[in-house]
Amino acid sequence: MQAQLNKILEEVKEQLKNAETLAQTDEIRVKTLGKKGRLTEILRGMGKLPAEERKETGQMANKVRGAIEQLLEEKFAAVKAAAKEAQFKAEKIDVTEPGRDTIVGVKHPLTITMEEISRIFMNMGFSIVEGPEVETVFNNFDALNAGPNHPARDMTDTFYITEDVLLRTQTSPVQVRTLMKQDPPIKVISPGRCFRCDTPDATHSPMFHQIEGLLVDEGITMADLKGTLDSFAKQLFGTSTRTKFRPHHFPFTEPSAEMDVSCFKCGGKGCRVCKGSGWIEILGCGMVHPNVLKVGNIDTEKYTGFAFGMGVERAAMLKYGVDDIRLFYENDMRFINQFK
Ligand code: 2NM
Repeated sequence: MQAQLNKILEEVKEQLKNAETLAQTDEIRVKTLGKKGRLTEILRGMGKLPAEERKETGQMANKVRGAIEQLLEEKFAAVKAAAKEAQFKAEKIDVTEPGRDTIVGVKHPLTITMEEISRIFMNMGFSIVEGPEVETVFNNFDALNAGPNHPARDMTDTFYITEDVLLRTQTSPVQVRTLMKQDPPIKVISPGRCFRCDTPDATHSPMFHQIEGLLVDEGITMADLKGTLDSFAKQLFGTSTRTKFRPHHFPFTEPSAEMDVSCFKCGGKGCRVCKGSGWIEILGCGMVHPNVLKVGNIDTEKYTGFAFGMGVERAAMLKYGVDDIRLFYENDMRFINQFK
């Protein structure tokens, strides 16, 4: 019996050496000291021993139990300490490690260009007006003197939502809204998104940006238009920039013109940017057609006005030497980050 007790003690010692977790340690405790544990069974069987053996064996059994309890307690403490140690190691923070870089966003090149153009006109006293991208056919075409059969109205050029509602093809409907709301003098620009049914290629996108301008007051002439837009061109492309106006046609202006600027790259000698001509087309303009002014109930005997419109993408492509409009919409940071 005593040999058995010693054997149990030695075996428990051996088992505890190999135990690594709380669960493993507890399993040893249950198998030894639990209700059906080996030592418990022996202690229970003590009653059957002859009296002279009982005392000595009893003392020894109690000693063995005490020793095992002590060993278990030590093992539990050691396992817990090891677990804490492992946790500390895993959660350790290296305070000397350099911080991670925060990525700071930059303005999109179209935003930069739109803000620069807007700033020039704001400095000349123009206010910024905005309007909805979903517009009425009336504001987008009828009010702008586009006849019922004007080609721009075509389903293949315009995104119609219903028969009377569309995605604006230019920002002029914003100016129509201004004409109907406000009396002269009117001096506004309207930057914003426009939409046309175009297949994307290097120079076309079904979504693009425009800035249009409108000035209506007493005694406004073509000279005011030319002076304003020439000053704008010099501020955007440099003071040595020259401008020229070529006759054109728009339904909403009469007379109409396109403005070219002398090439800011070669100064007019002819290069790749201006395709050898020395001139770059930059915007459309003209004197507001009386039919358009009448939409705003404006006295066309008393008031005249000029208007102009330009593509922001085209201006940005020229300014930054970008050769494909689609680069503006891919949001590839390698592209965007170049315009900081
Ligand atoms: C252009 C060219 C010429 C224009 C006209 C108007 C309005 F509403 F006042 F009649 N807004 N913008 C205009 C004139 C736009 O874009 C190439």
